[in-house]
Amino acid sequence: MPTATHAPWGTSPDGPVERHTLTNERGNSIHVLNYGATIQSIRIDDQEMVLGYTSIDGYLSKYPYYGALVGRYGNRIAGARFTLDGTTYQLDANENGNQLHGGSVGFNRKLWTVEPSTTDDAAILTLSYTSPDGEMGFPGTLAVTCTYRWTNDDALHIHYTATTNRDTIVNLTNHSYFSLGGGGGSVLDQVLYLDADRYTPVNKQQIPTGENESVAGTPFDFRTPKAVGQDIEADYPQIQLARGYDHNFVLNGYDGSLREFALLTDPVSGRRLRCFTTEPGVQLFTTNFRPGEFTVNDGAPIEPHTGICLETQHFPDSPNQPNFATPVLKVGDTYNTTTVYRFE
Ligand code: G6D
Repeated sequence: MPTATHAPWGTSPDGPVERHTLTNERGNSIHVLNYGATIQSIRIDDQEMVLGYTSIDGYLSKYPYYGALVGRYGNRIAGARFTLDGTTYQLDANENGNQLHGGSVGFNRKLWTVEPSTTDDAAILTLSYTSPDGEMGFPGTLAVTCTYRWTNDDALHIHYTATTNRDTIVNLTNHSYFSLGGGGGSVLDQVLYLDADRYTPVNKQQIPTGENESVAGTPFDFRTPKAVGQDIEADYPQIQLARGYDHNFVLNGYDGSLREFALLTDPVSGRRLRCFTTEPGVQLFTTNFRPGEFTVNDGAPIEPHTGICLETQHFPDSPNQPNFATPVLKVGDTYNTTTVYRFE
């Protein structure tokens, strides 16, 4: 029978932090913090599958969203502003005058209410947070729930819902850095398949230009599985400006249903991560930090390319891009998206 337990894990400015542990019948577990609805650890066969910190201090510092629930709007909004129903909203700008990942105090810095439960085939956490009208500049009081369902077959089902009392925009994602080899070594030899014929190129500030460019003949072609490191230093402007992959891929066949979009394989252990989503895009981010930019684990410097993020999403800057699927949530509607990461 799967189990759900929890224990104190320090304090945040808003109150006590708790760490919840969901363990399935195979004895594999995920650890989730009420702080930021953060997936702090995923343990498979006693190996660590994601990057994170060993204590709350790291999560309270300036850190790159390890395992966090990112919102109200994951990824970038140009000029930290958008117009909806004739009103222009100025948002909190936290990167080059743009907004990244919901602003300086995003959902990753909030304390979430957590309800644990179990069924025969899964251990479950239901997390909730209500974002006040105007928080980080966004209109509408937004009531958000996130469910993490950790099943006996080592699948993490993430399900988000949100409702609002004023028309607004929403784009929720999880920012886990997968490290299938365990131990947080280089991911450059890991092999990735992505079901995407196109990606959205960006300008120097990593705002999409608005085009959907074909991946054919470029470093962005993962339709035939290839090592993540194969073209990561290619003499190709889009790769050079991000020092690797930090781009949104346009997933093939988007229709809002749950579809398989990626397969990541560690050739050494043979471990695989199979990914499914209802979303139209995924940000492939290969941990392209400059030396000394961020820390990991107990505060040690993080080495480049030690994690792979597959952040499912509506496209970056879609509030300002008429050709991208709209992230608008209207009063009376329910935002409802699912992403599944299955370890094999
Ligand atoms: C996201 O796309 C962004 C990166 O540019 C950023 O550095 C990271 O989050 C922290 O993946």
